[in-house]
Amino acid sequence: MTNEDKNKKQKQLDQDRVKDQDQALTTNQGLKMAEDEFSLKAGERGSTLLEDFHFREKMTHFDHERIPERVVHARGYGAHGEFELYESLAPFTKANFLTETGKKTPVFVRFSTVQGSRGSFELARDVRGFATKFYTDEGNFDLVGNNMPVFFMQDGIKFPDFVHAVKPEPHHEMPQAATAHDTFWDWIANNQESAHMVMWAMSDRAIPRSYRMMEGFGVHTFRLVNEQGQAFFVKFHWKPVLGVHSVIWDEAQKINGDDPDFHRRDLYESIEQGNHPEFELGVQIINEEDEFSFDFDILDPTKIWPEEDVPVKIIGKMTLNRNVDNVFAETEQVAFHPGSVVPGIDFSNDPLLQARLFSYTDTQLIRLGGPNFHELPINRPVCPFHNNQRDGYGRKTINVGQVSYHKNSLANNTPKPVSEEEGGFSHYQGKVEGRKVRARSESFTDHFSQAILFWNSMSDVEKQHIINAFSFELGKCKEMTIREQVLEMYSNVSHELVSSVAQNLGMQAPKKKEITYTKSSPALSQANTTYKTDTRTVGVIAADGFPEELHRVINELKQANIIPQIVSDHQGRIQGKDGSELTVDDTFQTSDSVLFDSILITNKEGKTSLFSKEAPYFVKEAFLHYKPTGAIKEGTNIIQDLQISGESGVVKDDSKQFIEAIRKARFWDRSGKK
Ligand code: HDE
Repeated sequence: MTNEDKNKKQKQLDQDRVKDQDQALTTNQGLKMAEDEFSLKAGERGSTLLEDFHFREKMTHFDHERIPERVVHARGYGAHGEFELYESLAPFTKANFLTETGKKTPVFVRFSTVQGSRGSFELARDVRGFATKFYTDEGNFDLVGNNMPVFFMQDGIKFPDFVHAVKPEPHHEMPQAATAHDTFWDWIANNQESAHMVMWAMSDRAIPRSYRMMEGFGVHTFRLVNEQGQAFFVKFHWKPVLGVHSVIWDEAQKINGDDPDFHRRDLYESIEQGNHPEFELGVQIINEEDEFSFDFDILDPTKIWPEEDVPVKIIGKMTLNRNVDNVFAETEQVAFHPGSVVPGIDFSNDPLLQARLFSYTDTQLIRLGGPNFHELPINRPVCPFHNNQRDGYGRKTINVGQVSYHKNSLANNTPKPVSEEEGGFSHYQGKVEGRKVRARSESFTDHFSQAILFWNSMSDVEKQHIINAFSFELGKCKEMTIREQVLEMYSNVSHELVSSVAQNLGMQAPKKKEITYTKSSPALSQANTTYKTDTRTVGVIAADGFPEELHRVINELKQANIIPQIVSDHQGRIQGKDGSELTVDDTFQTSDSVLFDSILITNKEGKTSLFSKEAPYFVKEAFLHYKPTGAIKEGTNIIQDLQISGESGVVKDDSKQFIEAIRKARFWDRSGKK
């Protein structure tokens, strides 16, 4: 059964794959064409004839190639994989992909940035979308989450306002994919429920090193419902096996120029190389009777459930193991919806979630051009689907038979609803009460405690990065009043934060407020994440005459699953002193140190200065970004010349220590900027 499910999706996708190579060129009607280079003309120099159906078909199709990009999350990249359950959640849910230990469920994941357009750069300071479609044999379950566990607002009715504020300003359409402008911060200062989320957005979480190194969060409180009909509140988490890692802002800005596709390239290449990204699925569960036991409302999407209070139970692992064949057909046309649930998973009353339950179908109607988007190969469930819905743009199913209504007698009243026992979904009968109001619940009014919790949980380096981010962002705001309002707002979070930012902006810090909230949550700090060497990259600076030793070091790096890339002053091959050769991956013209996690310097044997004038800058920049910097043989002279010898994470002629430095990733105690 398990393999059957897995194979079903695969087969379905295989059926829809078309390989055009080695085939005769035809029109869309299957007519083989004898000519595809010249349109039909009246005479060799004559005008083109209306009769040329081939030209008109080809051009019309081309003219219609673009579909509206997503209003948000336009820039994204996806991959296929599978989810395997380690531990049954049967006491809490009847969803069979979460109860049958060892069961494998096919998945498709799309990662994205939020604010930029489809062609924007990927290292924007931004939230990342982390949307997963589980093709379960009870129907599709979409976990449409982000890499941050909270959101900017509590009620979805504000979403259009927020998105208008964050997008490029309408009068001049600037800036692209950036929050560093007046309207974003104006919205923040005037909608202070955003205080907690903005702390995340100004933190290192907003500039991930890789999609493979981000956490994912379902954000909302959902419900799990077990066989007995008992319900539990739940939050979903993805934990990356490689740990949570980020780049620093200076790198992010440079990467955006050097390689605007940095994140998709990283994902694509990792999968091609067999380094399959892995994420463990975790759940936090709260019993219904404990709904009011916390100092925040568990339905408020601007609040986390601190992991130290409600532990994350790891129940399975997702492995992304296959790149798409066609980005448009799969990644662009995939349609997620938080309302796609299976029996055993249900919604809470979180007002943000409730709004999303409306928005996603609506958006697919305009984006994918009609109501039949569920028939696109990437969106089709692996289980059969039957109902009386008919027709519409782009209908693919050829429904057979006379009857397309319910109830009927002509088809024995089929297709017919089935009972819960037979797998029918029925909504959890959550209790609702109260008057119809447009209001914020009193329990949703504490906007600052968890922003403080986040700040208190950060390491000194992370705090400094947040101060830098606020200083950059507000420094780009033209209206002084906006800067003032934001500083005033964040004086409710930390005086250290606002006074440092105010100093950078040359402004007066707001008056110090008494802050009584003192809790912290170590799980929030990236300083406490997992550190591994796997798939970390090394820019190996090497040229003709490189020492024999380099081969040994490269092998050791590869054994630790580190990826060395040879950077030299020319492409092609370089020859070592012993006559052996290495293929050059990049030159100083085609790459920069920001594209690597660490740097290893070698040199021509017997030479004391580096062979290229760009190389010292390359090394110095990596050093200033706190990256592991290694040198072997004559390369160690360069370390001496650049006056970085003896600094932490600078390793001479010791590959084991260098590999250990790569595992640590950054050396924040170096002198220089952060
Ligand atoms: Fe979305 N969101 N969103 N969102 N969202 C969309 O749907 C919306 C929210 C998220 O890779 C849109 O298909 C509203 C929270 C992801 O295809 C749209 C509200 C979270 C993706 C939409 C939210 C998300 C989207 C645009 C406030 C994290 C990309 C295109 C009530 C839990 C999915 C589309 C993909 C995409 C609406 C808030 C995550 C317009 C109204 C909170 C990962 O329908």
